[in-house]
Amino acid sequence: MKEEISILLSANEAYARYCAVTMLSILFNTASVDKICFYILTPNFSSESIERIKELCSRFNAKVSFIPINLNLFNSFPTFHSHFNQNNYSRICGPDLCENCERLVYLDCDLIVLDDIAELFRHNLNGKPIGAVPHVQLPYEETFIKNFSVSRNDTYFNSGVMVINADLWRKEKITESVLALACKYAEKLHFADQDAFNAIFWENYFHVPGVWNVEARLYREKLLGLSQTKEITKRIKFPKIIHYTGPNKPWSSKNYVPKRNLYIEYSERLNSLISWPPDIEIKNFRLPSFTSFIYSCIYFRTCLYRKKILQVNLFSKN
Ligand SMILES: [Mn+2]
Repeated sequence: MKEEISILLSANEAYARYCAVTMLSILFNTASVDKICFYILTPNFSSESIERIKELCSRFNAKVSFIPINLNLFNSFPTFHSHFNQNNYSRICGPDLCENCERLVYLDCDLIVLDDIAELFRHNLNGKPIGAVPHVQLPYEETFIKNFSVSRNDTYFNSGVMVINADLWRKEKITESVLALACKYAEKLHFADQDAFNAIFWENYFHVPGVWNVEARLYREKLLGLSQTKEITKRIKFPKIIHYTGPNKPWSSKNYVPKRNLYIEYSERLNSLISWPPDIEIKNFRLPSFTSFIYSCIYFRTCLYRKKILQVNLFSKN
């Protein structure tokens, strides 16, 4: 019976519905859906949210467990960005709290899974303790390398999607190492525990194919005219997970959010399946923000174009 596909999630009550939308996207796109078992770390889910999530899982014959977590453990850790909170750190304890799981796929609750999660769950990790997707176009990497004194032989990864060898994690007491490092470097954790994970697993994590964690911002950057590498093109063409990183979330942002329609599709599906309406109405299309976005695209591209012409002139003069 070790066929189980174990999925680790972490959310507080404010994120309960977003967590359910992520879960629905998994349930909807997985062939052996009855093998899925969700483990949700939460400090404060209401009984109403718990009942709704149980009902959602029962519709697909999937299992779910709720694991209470005490956020006081992370009181001394910083949250530098408005969309972060202490609950971010909960996942550090995930493998210890899911002691019967050999392996786990950890997923953030600001993403939509579009393919069979079993494929990611069973991905070969070549003996590494975790697998994750290396970032592309992330200026922060330079700061991280300096702050944490790591080599230039690896790439900073996004910790919103991780395949975890939970057996190895517990055996090597990785929870303790991550917590100790987070304490030591508390004032440098710009991206919270993601920085701690990167420092611990630098040069020792398996590079999962990029399609398993496609940041929505990449679609905006393409429109803005940022250079497109082969890797970025591959990611945005065949995404298996769309991850709404950064402060502009598809359920609340007034700005243009690429792939918001996709999110709304699953959000509405959740409502029609188990009658769980969103707290705030999400608008598919907002004219003023869309117009200003188009304007910024044109402006940005014109600037790039002018810069290119100036460069050409400069070179031709030399
Ligand atoms: Mn995220």
